[in-house]
Amino acid sequence: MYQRLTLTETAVRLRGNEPTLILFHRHPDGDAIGAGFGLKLILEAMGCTAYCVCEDEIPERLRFLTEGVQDSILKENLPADFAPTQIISVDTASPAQAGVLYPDYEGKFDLMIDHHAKGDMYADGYIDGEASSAGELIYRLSRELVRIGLLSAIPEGVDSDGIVDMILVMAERIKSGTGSAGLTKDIIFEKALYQASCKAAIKAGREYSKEQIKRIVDKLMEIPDITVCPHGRPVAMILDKKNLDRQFERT
Ligand SMILES: [Mn+2]
Repeated sequence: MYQRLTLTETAVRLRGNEPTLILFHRHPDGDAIGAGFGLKLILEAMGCTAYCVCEDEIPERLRFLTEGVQDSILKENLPADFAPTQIISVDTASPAQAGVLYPDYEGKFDLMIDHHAKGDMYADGYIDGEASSAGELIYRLSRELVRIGLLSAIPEGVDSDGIVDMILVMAERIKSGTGSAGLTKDIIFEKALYQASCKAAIKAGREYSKEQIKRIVDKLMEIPDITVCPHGRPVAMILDKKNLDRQFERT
């Protein structure tokens, strides 16, 4: 007998860092695709490689949901070396809805997430017939993952102590603009980002882990044009031979 799971039980069952397949019903609609792709992005943020799959291809009118994320959801178009160890279905109430793909994954589903109260369960699942859509369930799941700390809403490498200041500064900047009527919305926003980024930046005198330092240096080396911080203070300098010679009093 398959089990009905609570939101929290579902969230803790999701495994990060695993190749994961997300299946949704044939003739996919906006909810199936939106929920499936939403879950894909969440799992990717948890370190998974994740692909959506469906018996039928993404309809042309729904391409705007998937553009730049995954071009095709047909099984034969998934990367040849993709071997999922975690299989989740969304918006798929029964084996019949999964269609021709069902036998390929029968008995291997880790989880089903669905908003149809009357279905034919083929895995343990988070099922809520009161929800408006599968998309709503994925949204709830994302909030729950953040709440219990399995999904970080803070970009990697950002100093979490500075987040509140960062958001306040940004809000303040956007509210007040920067005084000149000639500035466009985009520029005001960019300047707000500059200001805010300082608040969560690495600070002199604090201790950081080797991994954190390495990550920042690696990132910096990827963009060698950056030699100053947004305020104009140098963050990198060239140490040429002449300069070194002077340091060692050889000139
Ligand atoms: Mn649907």
